[in-house]
Amino acid sequence: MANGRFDFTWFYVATAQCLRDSPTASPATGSYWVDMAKGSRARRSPWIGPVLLLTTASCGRIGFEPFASGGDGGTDGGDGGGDAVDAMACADPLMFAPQVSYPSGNSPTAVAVGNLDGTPGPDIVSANVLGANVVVRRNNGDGTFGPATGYPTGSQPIAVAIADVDQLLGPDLVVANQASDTISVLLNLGNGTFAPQVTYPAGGLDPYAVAIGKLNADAALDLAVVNYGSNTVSVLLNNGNGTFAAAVTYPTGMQPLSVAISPFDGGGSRDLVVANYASNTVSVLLNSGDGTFGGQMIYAIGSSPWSVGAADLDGDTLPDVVATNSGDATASVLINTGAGAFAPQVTYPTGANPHGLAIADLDLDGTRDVVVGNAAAATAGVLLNSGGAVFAAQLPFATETNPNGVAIADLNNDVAPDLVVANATTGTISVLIAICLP
Ligand SMILES: [Ca+2]
Ligand SMILES: [Ca+2]
Ligand SMILES: [Ca+2]
Ligand SMILES: [Ca+2]
Repeated sequence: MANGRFDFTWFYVATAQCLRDSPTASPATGSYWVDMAKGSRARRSPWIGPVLLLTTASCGRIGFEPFASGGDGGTDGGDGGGDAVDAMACADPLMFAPQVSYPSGNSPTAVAVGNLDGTPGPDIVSANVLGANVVVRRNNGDGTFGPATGYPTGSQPIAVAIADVDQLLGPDLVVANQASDTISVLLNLGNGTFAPQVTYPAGGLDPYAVAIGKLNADAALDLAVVNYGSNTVSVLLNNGNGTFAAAVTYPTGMQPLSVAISPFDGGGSRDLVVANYASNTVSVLLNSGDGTFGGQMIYAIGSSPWSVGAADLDGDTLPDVVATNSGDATASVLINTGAGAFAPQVTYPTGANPHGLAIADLDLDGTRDVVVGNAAAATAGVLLNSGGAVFAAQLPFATETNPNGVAIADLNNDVAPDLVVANATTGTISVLIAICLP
């Protein structure tokens, strides 16, 4: 079987073990997909695209079922026409390979993804709330991950974010320690390993989430932290070298659980949005331009909001807001109407108990989509943006037990964004690779 253009309607589903075996792609580069449920057919797909082969034999049958063959598979698929196909074609409806999970410490509740070691492929870090550590797994370059390395944090680390806060040696880790009321900063030593934590008072009780972004005029990245026990958001400005000034706090709603940073009013400075668990609201705080913030503007959302994110969803360049409502199994979308004001929420059903949230163009159609971690449903729920910030019905994909944090990144370097989920109860991270072809 050679690379070529294939018309096919069926493909095979890989087993988790097969993916875990990390087969090596045949000489051509790009995306790949492996079967190997030994002939079990999966879902109908209308893709047209070239097929790449894998050289591994251990997975058994390899390749896509060509449409023309009528169906019983084999490794000789396709007409071998070899027509060039420039655009990435993803499964329609969007699909991910079955999850591959990796142990990731005691009760990972949050996960972040970034290229920590400079080698191909983003790496993964989880915050392990009962483990008092973060665990890093580095990408082997193909969407599989190497050994776990743990780094101590404060007590009950419940959130983690990745960014280069000292502008040296690659992306660093920032952790919110709920029980210590601190923020830990772990600086990258340049190879994806990290110096021992440096801690800062969070500025309030029970810091539950942290976001990183430029909040004042200098180039260094600053921190925003929500304090669940104090009903505040803290801003910690970067001193310019990856150390942080004392927290300055601003009132939020009741029991803020999540925070995101985005330039909501179209100005040059970045603003804050906070999800208030006990108030069933989001608070928007506009930046005065110097890293100080005005009073909150409050918008009603669903029940017991857990996570909030910001990105332009309707294509007008103004960032919009998405939140997960853990109490009523919905996601709220609030469209920015300009000047940092928002239209009333539109809600979309999710699975039970949606917690984590991430935003990216998952199906590569130019619109930003949403993935949520449905904690009580053991699924990652994908809501595809049909355009104009109208979302299609959730597509659920199986995870392990109690998925909380979710993140999106292209893990296997095929352009198509993949999913990472932190499964708090099973103590694992799940990797779900998008099924797309170059
Ligand atoms: Ca750094
Ligand atoms: Ca918008
Ligand atoms: Ca999209
Ligand atoms: Ca990918």
